[in-house]
Amino acid sequence: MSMFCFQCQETVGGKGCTKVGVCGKTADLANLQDLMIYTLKGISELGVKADEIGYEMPGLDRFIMSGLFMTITNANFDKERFLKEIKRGLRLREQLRKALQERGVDLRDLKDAATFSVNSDDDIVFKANNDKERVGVLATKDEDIRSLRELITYGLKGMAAYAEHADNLGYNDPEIAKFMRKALAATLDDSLTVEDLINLTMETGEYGVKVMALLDEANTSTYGNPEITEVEIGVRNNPAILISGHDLRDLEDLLEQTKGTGVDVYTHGEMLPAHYYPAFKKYDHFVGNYGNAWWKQKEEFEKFNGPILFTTNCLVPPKESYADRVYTTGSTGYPGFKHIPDREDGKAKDFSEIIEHAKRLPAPTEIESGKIIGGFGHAQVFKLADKVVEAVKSGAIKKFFVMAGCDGRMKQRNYYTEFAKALPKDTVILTAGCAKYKYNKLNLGDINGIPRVLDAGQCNNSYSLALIALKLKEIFNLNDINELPIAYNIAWYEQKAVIVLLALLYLGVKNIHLGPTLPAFLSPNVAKVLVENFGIGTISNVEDDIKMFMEA
Ligand code: SF4
Ligand code: SF3
Repeated sequence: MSMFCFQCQETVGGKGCTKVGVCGKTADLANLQDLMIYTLKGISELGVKADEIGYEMPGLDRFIMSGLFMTITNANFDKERFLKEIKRGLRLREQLRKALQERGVDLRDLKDAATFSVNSDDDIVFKANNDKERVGVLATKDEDIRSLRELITYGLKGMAAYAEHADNLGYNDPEIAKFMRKALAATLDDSLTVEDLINLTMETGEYGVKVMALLDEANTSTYGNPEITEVEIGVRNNPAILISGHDLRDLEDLLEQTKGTGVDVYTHGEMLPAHYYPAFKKYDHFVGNYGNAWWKQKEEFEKFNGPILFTTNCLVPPKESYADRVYTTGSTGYPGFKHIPDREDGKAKDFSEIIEHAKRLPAPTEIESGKIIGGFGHAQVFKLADKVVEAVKSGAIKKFFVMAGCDGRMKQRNYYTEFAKALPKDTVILTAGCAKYKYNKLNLGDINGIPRVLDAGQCNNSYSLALIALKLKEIFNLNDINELPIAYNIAWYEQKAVIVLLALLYLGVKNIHLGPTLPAFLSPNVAKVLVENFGIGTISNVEDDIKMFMEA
């Protein structure tokens, strides 16, 4: 049995995983994920027809969102869950087909993705593993069309993740969901040219900006604007739960339910920025952040001693030593892990089992001590605008470096630590996402009281960095965002970075450098378009790159 996946930065040989994923995805799981995407595309083909007549099917938007989210790298490794969701998708598809038929919609010429039928789980698995002519990345033969279809699909996965977080807080935008259907259906359409798909890629970036704005509104209206915060990285002596991933609503439910139980809560990886929100500061048992970025979880979870809750990616297949204390919820899953079901009718999720589990376990072992600082979301930075502008005008700050994005296990990524260390002292790093763990404990000092690493939050908060750039453009009265003294040296890993990149391109940002390697899913011709129109580049070595960025 074989597979083909090249959606993340760690893909084998920078080309594609064909036997098993570096992430731990087996071939049969990868093929089921492909079939999940294929099913979503088929549903979307019908969804576009429904949009044409203004018919709305309840539950459709949410299903497409979470289906896409589940296939993001390191989110869900549970084959049973994919089987269940594909079956649910096929039931939804059938309902939608009937509804459209009843309304007289012409349903001839539908593609296989919208019509294939299965009678059993075995049928599903068979289709996933054997229908390679239709299902999966390599079903598209033309290299450039394939590249663009995948670029769009990965952008949509990131978009879906952000849309789902917003939806969990009661914020949604039907136009975004409609675009997702249109774009998914378009990836099945053989009549579209390279040019059509490039235009659709840009439109994906436009909706990327919209979804990030929506999530920003959801987060800040619900939990307040992130503010400068010192986060404890040591531990206390109580039993504790470690919460990972990006979902703030899950965190809120957990903090409410652990109140007064004697169980502390710590964040891991991408949940660190939750400490910056005013609403979470009222919980005395919300202690601090434990550990580093996702890829260090194996050693860090072992030492944490208590239960771990995954709300989203990145989940690494666990070591035996702690596997019995890992829980998943939302889009995440792993065979054998206890999965906390979704909330019903807006009610809180029930985390009582994790809390009881924590009470039986020892307190975390300390692995670090001290504090890190963050909370530089757009509102906080705007408050400091006078100081920042003054520092730029006086020459105290020569350049900003946007170093947002992801961290990962490749050794090459030490480049980012070395790069941060070697940057001239009159530069400031703007960061978001788990990429920050490469330099957020370096103590790089400050410039007139402005820390040299400004952490805006999760990858989900990358929108803040765009808003900061746009604000500076306004203050300095510039015509073009690219005239600002800002360089972009972005580290990517999974598909949320793809939507952030497309959003930045849509906003007109040029000369973004992507590393540690360019995406394998960019064909030479598509890469050429990005280089020629947007000046996209990659990285070489610290010394040459700093020189290049400082002279630009
Ligand atoms: Fe390979 Fe990345 Fe796909 Fe996993 S997600 S199978 S590591 S390309
Ligand atoms: Fe990190 Fe997975 Fe991308 Fe959210 S947690 S940035 S890699």
